[in-house]
Amino acid sequence: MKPGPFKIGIACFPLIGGSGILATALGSELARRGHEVYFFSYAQPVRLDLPQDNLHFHRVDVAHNPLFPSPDYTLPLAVKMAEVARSQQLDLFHVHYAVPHALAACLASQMLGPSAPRIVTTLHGTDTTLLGQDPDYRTAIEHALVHSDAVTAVSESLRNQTLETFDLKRSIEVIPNFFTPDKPKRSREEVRRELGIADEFLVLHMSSLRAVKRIDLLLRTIAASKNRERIRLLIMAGGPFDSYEALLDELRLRPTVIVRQNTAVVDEYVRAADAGLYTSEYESFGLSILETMFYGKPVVAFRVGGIPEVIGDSSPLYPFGDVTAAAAGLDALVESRDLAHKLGERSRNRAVDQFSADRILPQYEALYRRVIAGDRHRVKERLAL
Ligand code: GMT
Repeated sequence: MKPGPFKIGIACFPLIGGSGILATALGSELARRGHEVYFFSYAQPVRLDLPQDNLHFHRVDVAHNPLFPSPDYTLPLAVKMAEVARSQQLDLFHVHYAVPHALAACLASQMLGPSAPRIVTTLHGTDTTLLGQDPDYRTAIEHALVHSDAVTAVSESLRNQTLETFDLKRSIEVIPNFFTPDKPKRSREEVRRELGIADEFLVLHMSSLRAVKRIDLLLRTIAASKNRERIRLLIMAGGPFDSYEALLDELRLRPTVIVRQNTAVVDEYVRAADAGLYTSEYESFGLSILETMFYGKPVVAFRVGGIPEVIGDSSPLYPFGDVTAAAAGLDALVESRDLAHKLGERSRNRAVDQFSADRILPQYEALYRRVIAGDRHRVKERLAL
């Protein structure tokens, strides 16, 4: 049995978004632990610092062939993965999302034949919650999951939902996300000065602003707060804010809200904040929530998806959509800095204890060892198709 270190190909999305951030952090930690890691994506992942020992990045060109009705990424990705796997003798593909990454890995594996790397697929949410409900995608996702050598989900909640959604007849292992705080370059005071904050209570929200994040409820929670005059809301936006401008005016929140677009390094802003506010209608995990907790900040959020598994009992959670209850929870923090501090410390302790790299990385390494040592039954099945 090969004991490691291993040669691992990681396929992920490169943009600001939890799955790409997690995959990048995972690859960097694996490289630090002596594994050789090869990233595949259509752009360099935003948090991937290169050059780094044992880390390689392979850019995949999206094909804009006039023969096709739309650009194609999956086939060029599969070809690049197969080429690199062959030339570098990769042991394993670890792909983040079934569509398109696990499907490209399956195809690469068929191109390579018996020497193909094993496939580990990590589910982050939309394969199950969105695409899994779409008849145009469902069978392809099921195929990729059945033909992976291992499938992981980032929370129990996502695992259960996936098993209910697809006919898999296979196990899914839960390996939660992790986070490693950076050393912020600027002090908390410098960042607050930049934001024009004196002693106001700074509430932080970080997300892609996709519809599932329910930015309407985010703004309504702030508007419902008894302390709205003492609060500033900082939105670290990974997507356009334009569609919420009208609501900002309707709720008269323009002086309260600061929007920062596409900032890759968020650590110093998290440290400058006093609490996090997350109003998603669903999160498979909530990596931004975990980042907020790592910096010792209390979190106000709704009890949905995998969020309770992340927050545990470190901060109270509220029924989805209950803006009045969430605003009251926020008010309690604004009115008692002691309470905010106590819940913040509890959040940090839980984050460090449950979701540090030292706790999660060995779980991935153990899975890789098991999958690489296992029989090639699934590879044979893939080849037989
Ligand atoms: O939710 C997003 O906008 C981004 C998305 C992604 O693909 O990066 O996040 C998903 O994966 C993260 C990493 O595992 C999870 O922390 C997020 O909860 C999950 N988003 C949803 O489930 C809505």
